[in-house]
Amino acid sequence: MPPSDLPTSHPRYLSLLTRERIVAGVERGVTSLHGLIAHGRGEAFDYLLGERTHPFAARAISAAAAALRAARHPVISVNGNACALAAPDLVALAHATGAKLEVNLFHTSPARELAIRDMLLECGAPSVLLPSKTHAIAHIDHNRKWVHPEGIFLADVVCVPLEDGDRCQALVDNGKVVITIDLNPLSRTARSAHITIVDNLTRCLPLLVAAARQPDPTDPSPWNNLAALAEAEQAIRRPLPPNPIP
Ligand code: PTJ
Repeated sequence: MPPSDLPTSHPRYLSLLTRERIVAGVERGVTSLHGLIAHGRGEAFDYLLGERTHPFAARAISAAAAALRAARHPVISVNGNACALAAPDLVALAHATGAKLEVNLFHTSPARELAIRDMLLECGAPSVLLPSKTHAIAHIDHNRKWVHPEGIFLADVVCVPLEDGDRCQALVDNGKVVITIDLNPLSRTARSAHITIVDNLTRCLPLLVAAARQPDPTDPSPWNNLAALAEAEQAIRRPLPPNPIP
């Protein structure tokens, strides 16, 4: 169903619109087919979280904004799902924080790297870094070890939305401060990052951009990530409301 056919009155309009974005990402060569599965998993967790930004996520957003603004060399790592769902907001976050945008994929594809770069450039990114075979991070064997020498290789703070657990841990082991956005508070990524925003990428990125634009972002440090994840897990395990989520 093309987006124009989606009735705005449909109770799940936003969810359907978001699906359209991810499907369009596949059609444009930005998102992998596996990305559709990852999206479905995210939808399930979002449903259990009541499809809203909880206070633990709002606090994580503040911590992430402060960390990005305080960074000497912040980088936002972009994959096929993040690009399809939120390219304009990723570019806005880069502008608000001075972060570089760097493409890094789980499912290796030079063609998708270029398609993602083009989409970010269309959305106003001044430049987009691609992985280079000259520089690698340690502690990971996969193709994702390759990074740009002026991007993730140098970065002190890396924001990696919807990341795979191995790479998240490798970034931590390379001494980077790692911020992730992941609807699953039990994932290895959520648990190995320093700051995990348990919220939908599409909902929390505008809030993160707004927080990063503050002259002096509020820093709720010392940040206790495991405590925030425990709150998120509690929110998922609470008794379900009597009526379905609209
Ligand atoms: O483009 P590529 O090749 O780099 O591949 C990207 C995906 C996302 C397919 C790849 O990294 C992957 O397979 O990721 P995982 O291991 O499935 O992890 C994705 C995580 O993101 C899961 O924990 C999902 O619950 C979560 N997630 C999915 N959609 C969203 C989300 N979290 C926040 N917002 C979402 N919209």
